[in-house]
Amino acid sequence: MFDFNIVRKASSDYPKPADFHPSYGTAGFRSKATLLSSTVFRCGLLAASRAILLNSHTGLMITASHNPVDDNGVKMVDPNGGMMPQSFEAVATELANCEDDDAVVAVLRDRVFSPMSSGSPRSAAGGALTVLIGHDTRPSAPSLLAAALAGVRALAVHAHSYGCVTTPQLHFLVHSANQIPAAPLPQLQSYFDVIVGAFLELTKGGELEAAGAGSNSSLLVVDCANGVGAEQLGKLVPALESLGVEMQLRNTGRGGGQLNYQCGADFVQKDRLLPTEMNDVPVGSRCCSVDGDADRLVYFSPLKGGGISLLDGDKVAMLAAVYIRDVMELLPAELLHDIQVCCVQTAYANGAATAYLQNILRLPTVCTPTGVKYLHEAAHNADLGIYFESNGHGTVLFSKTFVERLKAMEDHPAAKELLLLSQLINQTVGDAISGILLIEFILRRKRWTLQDWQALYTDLPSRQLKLQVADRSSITTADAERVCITPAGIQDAITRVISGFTHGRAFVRPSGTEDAVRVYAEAEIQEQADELARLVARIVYDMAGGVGPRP
Ligand code: NG1
Ligand code: ZN
Repeated sequence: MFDFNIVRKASSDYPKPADFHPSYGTAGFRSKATLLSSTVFRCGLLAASRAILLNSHTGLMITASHNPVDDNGVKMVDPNGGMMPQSFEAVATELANCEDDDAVVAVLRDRVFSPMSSGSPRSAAGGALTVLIGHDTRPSAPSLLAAALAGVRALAVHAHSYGCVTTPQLHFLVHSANQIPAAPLPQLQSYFDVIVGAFLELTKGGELEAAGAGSNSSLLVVDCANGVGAEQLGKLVPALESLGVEMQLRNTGRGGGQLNYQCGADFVQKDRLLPTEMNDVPVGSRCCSVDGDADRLVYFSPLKGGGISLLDGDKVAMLAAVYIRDVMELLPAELLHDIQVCCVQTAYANGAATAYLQNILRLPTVCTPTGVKYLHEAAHNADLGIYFESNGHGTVLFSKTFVERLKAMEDHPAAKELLLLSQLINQTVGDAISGILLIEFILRRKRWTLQDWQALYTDLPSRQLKLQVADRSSITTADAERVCITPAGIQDAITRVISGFTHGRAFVRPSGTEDAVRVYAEAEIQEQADELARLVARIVYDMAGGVGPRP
């Protein structure tokens, strides 16, 4: 049983900086690393509290993903390996904002424990409950890890650090730790056993290897963003070799390169540029980029004369959707009875991708607000939910019902194949490692080059901009962020501008991770998309109190 006096005392080692007001946003807490010790300590308390209240292991991931190296952040992982429920975010924010140790204890006692436990928190089941912790490669990781450990231990819950692991690995481990009560905690190796094991099973036999010859280069160049992906991706080399794929890792952090600086999935997707240290990669090569914590993945190919041909999260979703449709067509009709397939996107999905989904694949689609927690939830409502943000974060979720049906018909080759896919694809969150294996498998299976994949549909030219305004919360949206509600009159102004562009589409929304308003525009040709984005940014600047030079 724990003692709130111990919590109060431990908390005094991690005072909150004055004027620091963190908020649990789209991706947990994020800020300059130097400000975060109290926040991470308190997340340790919260993760331990949830472990006690739910009588399960929980998780904490210390990372700021694709943000600059001086930032850091922390995300909570629930016992099922998913993200902490949104209903808990307000309490997390309240706890992180407590001005002193008494307030920390009061929030914990009155807001965290009382409402969920009717006054008496359960004890930590023999002390076996554990908070599983992972972190990325940031230099601030060790001190923030110490804060997290102190927070967890203040509630007499065990803490286990997996060290430098990817965000999806930590989610996977938390999920598997809760599968068998009282079993020892899973080793990191179990992640590779499941995911690579399924990949090897799917690709076994010489047929796939032969399919690659001539149709696709054996070389795959991976930009690791100088992040945690480098070490973990290295472990895939033998598996990919068995498929005839030679994986070369770049921006591994070992050459002194900076995390996410001119490299990584976010840089490649937003700036459409070749990552640093990759100028020697031959034109047309198959390349991909992961982000700093390896939960995002985009593919690309260097073009003649510079630039890249990008295959973003939308293209990954379409590749998965096409392949899954092919396999499902082979399944017996009774297995598919009442099975709902759905593809989830956000407003950032390219208009051409949405049109391809609806008109060619004829799959039901859903649009949610930005942030994987929304997409994940929507995908969960289907039996087979495909969700990817354009930035490359996403996965494919299989419902329990569907998996059970597939298991019952495992003798059918297509059922077996889908079952293996449900193991190859991380079911807890988007995962760049699992994504690379999935894409390499599908390309080989379909005998497609990157060019074949790219040709599924042609992206409408688009442009993303961001600008600062006095108070970004003055901008509010509706209809999955596609319509701006305030400031009054802003949507009319945006709609008027859009009407002057062929295939024009644009929207604005406040970022959940940065102090900025994001503008997205697409149109028939690139110059028009650029111009539309600029005009919309100007409207935001004028109507929402822009800061700095007018766009
Ligand atoms: P914000 O800053 O709210 O736009 C960004 C990404 C999201 C999501 C989160 C979390 C874009 C336009 N937005 O959110 O998709 O990935 O970061 O990492 O890419
Ligand atoms: Zn990330």
